[in-house]
Amino acid sequence: MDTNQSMRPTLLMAVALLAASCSGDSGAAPSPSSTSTTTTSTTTTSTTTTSTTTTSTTSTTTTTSTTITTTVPESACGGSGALPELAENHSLAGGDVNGDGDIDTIHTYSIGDPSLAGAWWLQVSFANGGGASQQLLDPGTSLAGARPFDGFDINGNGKDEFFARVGAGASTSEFGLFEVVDCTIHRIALDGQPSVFTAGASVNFVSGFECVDIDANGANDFLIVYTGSRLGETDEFEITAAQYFVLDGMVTFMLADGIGGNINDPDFAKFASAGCPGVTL
Ligand SMILES: [Ca+2]
Ligand SMILES: [Ca+2]
Ligand SMILES: [Ca+2]
Repeated sequence: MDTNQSMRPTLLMAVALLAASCSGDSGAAPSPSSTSTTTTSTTTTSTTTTSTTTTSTTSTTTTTSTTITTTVPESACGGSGALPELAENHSLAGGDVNGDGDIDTIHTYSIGDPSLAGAWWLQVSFANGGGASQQLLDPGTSLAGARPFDGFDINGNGKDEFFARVGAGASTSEFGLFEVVDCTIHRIALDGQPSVFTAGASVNFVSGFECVDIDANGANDFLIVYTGSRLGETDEFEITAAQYFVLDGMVTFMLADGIGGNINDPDFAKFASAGCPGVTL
């Protein structure tokens, strides 16, 4: 009995200790340790996500700035578009010659003696960077100097063409018609030659041209070129009106009419004028 009585508390203590240690282990360990593991992994995941987001944001920023850096030279034309240092007698006009919605600058200037052939240049500085230039080799340019005029869409293709004065005679001015194709200035051809439109009058001769928007939709449909000569010593002129349309870099002949004109008629002046938007003698 003594043994039993003395062992009982010991056994009870042992059971109590075991229960306490078991309940301490099994009670505390599963729930807090699993919770803290979950919390830790969640924190780790969210940290990883955050750093991933940061990384992707950084790479997006890098991509964007790279795109901007490479886009400008790729979409723009070569060169700076700046005038040469030796450029003199500078004139300028505007027009959206590449059809991107921004007005580009059209220049003429001379380099060296302006009275020498080949001294005059035509240049376009694109609004989005870069430029293109072309030497004017018209023999008459040295007499009057070159001058650009504001561009307008002569054929409704979404890009502005433009006239530039490229020469002069005793009583006439001469104009070339230009367009920009693939970063290059092209002189539109007339009758297979670099276009020259003449406007002016002398005692016995008239010449002029006119842009005609027949359906008044803002896009010109025809260019009419007038050439006329006086009939004897009368006030009457015999005038040829040649109709052209502008297509694929050419002024293409359609038809010509012989018309009469009296020098006293109010609209006679058009036979000796540059009748296209913005173009003056
Ligand atoms: Ca433009
Ligand atoms: Ca056009
Ligand atoms: Ca039209």
